[in-house]
Amino acid sequence: MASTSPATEQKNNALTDDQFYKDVIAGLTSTPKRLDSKYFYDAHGDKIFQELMGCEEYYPTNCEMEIFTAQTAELCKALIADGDAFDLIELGAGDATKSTQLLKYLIDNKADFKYLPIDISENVISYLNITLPVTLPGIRIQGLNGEYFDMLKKAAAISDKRKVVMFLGSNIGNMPVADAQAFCKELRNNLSKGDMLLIGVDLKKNPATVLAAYNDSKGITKRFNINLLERMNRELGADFNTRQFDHYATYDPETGSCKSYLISLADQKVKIGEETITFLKDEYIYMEISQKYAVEQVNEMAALSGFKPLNQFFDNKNWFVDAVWTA
Ligand code: AVJ
Repeated sequence: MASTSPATEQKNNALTDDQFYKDVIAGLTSTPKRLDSKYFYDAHGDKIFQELMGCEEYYPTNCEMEIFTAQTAELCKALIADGDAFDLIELGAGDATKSTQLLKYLIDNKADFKYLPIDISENVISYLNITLPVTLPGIRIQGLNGEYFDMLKKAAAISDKRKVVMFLGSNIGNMPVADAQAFCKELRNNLSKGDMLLIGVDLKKNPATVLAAYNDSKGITKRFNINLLERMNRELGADFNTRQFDHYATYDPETGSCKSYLISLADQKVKIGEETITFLKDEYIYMEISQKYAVEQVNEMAALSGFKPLNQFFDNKNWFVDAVWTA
């Protein structure tokens, strides 16, 4: 190798030490190629997801929002049965629009709790830490930026109360069924008897409705996926030509699995750091799974992971369920 200045060397080491870089290279050098959808959520991705939540075809947010606005009191009653002190931990809080319904109700009813939102997006956590004390005066909030279980352990160190964990928006859908099962089990192992989980799960429904949500006519989902390539260009100095990729979504009504891919439109090479990745024309990158469940499967998942299902809240169309499980 030609002589490298110390500055460049340092920069390269910083890059190859970076978890995002490592995961991207591992994913794009495997067969078939894949990327982890948790990397969708940088500041740009957060903004595109906001747009998506406001779009006609993307129904899950509206369904869950309906549950949270129309059944706020019932939800809160299910979670704070005996009126004791507790802490509210939210996994993947995002903009917390849905949870704000609950938080407002709890504060108005003088509940004694701290709110500990966890999110992979740094952008989201600094936003919540700044805005929630303004929109919800009196709230005690401490946002935690990082991976779910790392931050759950931090939350456990902050909280000495009964825990109520919220995992909304069908975030659980971003794992294949077996992984979701293992995740719930690990979550149960991180909780104590009497702790609770409020989990939002998107249900199986007309396949055309599901597919349209992940293949919207304005191409917002496409931009959401393409943003991950742009993020690699921004943060890893990659040279993706994003016009050479198209978005492809599928939904299988038998398994309930909805998957997103990016398709290479040409034979092409892309540089990422020291690596060159070769794409064949029509080759796919597997980007994301958004698993849909039947209600019976949701109960089964509770039982298999050591939770007891307590309660279920549905929207008008029965497209989405918020289930309350107890540890
Ligand atoms: C934030 C994981 C719930 O899978 O429905 C939306 C993300 N991806 N459209 C989902 C997403 C494509 C979303 N979750």
